[in-house]
Amino acid sequence: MSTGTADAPPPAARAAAPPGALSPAATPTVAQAAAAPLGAESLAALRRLAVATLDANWEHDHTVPSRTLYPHQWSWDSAFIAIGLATVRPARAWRELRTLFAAQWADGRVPHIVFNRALPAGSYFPGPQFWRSSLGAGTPAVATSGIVQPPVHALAAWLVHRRAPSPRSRAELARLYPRLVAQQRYLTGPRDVGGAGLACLVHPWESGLDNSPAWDPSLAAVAADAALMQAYRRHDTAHADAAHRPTDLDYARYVALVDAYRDGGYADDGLAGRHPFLVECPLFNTALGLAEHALAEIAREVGADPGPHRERAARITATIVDRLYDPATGLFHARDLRTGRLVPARTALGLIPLALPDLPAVQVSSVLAQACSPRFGLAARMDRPLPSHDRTAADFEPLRYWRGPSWMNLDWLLWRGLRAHGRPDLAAGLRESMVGLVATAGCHEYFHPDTGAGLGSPAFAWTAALLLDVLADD
Ligand code: 9WN
Repeated sequence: MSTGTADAPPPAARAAAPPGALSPAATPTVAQAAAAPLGAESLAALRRLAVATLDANWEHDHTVPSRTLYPHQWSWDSAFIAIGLATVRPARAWRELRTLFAAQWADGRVPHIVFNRALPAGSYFPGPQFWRSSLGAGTPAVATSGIVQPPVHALAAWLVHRRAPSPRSRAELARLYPRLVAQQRYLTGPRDVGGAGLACLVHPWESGLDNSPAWDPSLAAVAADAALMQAYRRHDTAHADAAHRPTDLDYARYVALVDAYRDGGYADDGLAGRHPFLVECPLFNTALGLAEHALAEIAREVGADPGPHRERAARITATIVDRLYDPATGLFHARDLRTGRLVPARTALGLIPLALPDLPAVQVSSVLAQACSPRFGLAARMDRPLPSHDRTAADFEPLRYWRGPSWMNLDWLLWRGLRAHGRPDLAAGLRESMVGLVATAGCHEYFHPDTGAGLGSPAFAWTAALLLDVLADD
C-alpha cells in the first residue's frame, strides 16, 4: 500500500466509530489498496481514527487493549500504547506507564495483567479470583496476574521521552528508571532458569504470542486438566470466533500451568525441577536486550552510569545468538529447557532479533534472507502483509491468532530492526503495509495474512498506537 499523494479518506476512516467496522468482504486487499495511494487528507483521517480508538479505550488511569476481549490493563500492550500516545497525549503516555509500574511486585516482576477492580467478576477469564496474586510475596494492593510479558517498557519509556522531551518527561524517566532496572534484575535473576543469562518463560502467555506454533511441542507435554476447566467458563470465545482462538485443549493446558505456578506461590526457585513449561523465547529476550540499550540512554539522561547497561546489552545479544540461532534454518528459535532442544517451528519470533542494533552481520543477513523468502514475503513493495508464522508450513493457519495472521507489533519491531541495519527500502515497504492494513480494515487486533481483512477485536489499542508512531516518523 502506498501512502503517497492525493485523495479521499481511507474507507476505514470514513466508517462510523468504533473504527474499523468494515465487513471483511467489503475490505479491499492490501494489493488492491496499493493501487490507490493515500494523500495527506487520508493520512490525517487515519491519525484521527487511531486517536479516537485510543481515546475510546482510555479507562481513568490506563488504556484497555479492547473494551470487549481484554477489558483490564495488559503489560506489553501498555508499553506499545504509551509509544503511540506520546505523539498526541504525552501526559497520558506517562500515566499509562506509571499505573502499570505501580503494580510491580517487590521482586521486580511487572505483572502481565493489572485488574480493574470496578469490573464485574467474569469480565475476563482467568480473572483475579483465579490468579489470587496475594499468594505471592510482596504483591501490590491491586489484584494482578502472576506472570510477565516481554519487557518492552524501557524502550517505550525512552521513546516517549524522545518524542516529547521536557523537564517533566525527564522527571518521569528518573522515577521509572529504578523500577525498570528492578524488572531487568528479576528477569535475568530468578527467571534465568537456564543459567546462561536469558529469561525463561513459564507460560505461553508470557511470550505475548500465546498460541504460536513455537509453543506446541512444549505445551503438548503439559497435562491438560479437564476437570479444572469444567469449573470455569472461557470469556474469549464469547467475544471472538472460536475458530480464531486457541482450542479448548490449549486452554486447559494454559489453566493447568497457571494453577501449578500459583500453587507454588509464584516462587521461581527450583522451577527447573518442577515446572512443566520452561522455554527461552527469541522475542522476549530481544526485548530484554533492547531494554538494556534503552536503559543505557535513560541512565545517561538521568545522571546514572550507562556502562553496566551497555555491557549487559552486549552480553544478551551474544547469548541470544549463541543459544537461539540455528545456522541450518538461518532463523532464531525458542529453546525448550526441559528437552534442551531448539523448537523447529519457523515463526515470526525467529525474525525479531533483527531489532537488536548489535546483532552480528552473519545473523542480520541470514534473517533478512528468510524474511524476504516466500516464508514471510518481506519486500520493498509488499503484496501481502507479514505473517506471524511461515506461510509455507503445514500448520500455517491464516485465521487463528498468532498462527498466521499479521500483527502490527511484530511489524513494528521488525521495522525498527530494518532501519537499524541499514535497510530503509524494506523498512519503507513494511511501513506501507502497516499503514495499508489500517487504511483498509481499521484498527483491528490482527489481520488476514493474504487479504488484509481485519480480525479479532475491531478497536484494538496497540494497532492504533503503533500506527501513530510510524505515521509520526514521516
Ligand atoms: C492473554 C491483550 C493480550 C496481548 C497478548 C495476546 C492476548 C491474552 C488472551 O491479548 O493475550 O494474555 O486472553 O489471549 O496474545 O499478546 O497482550 O491484548
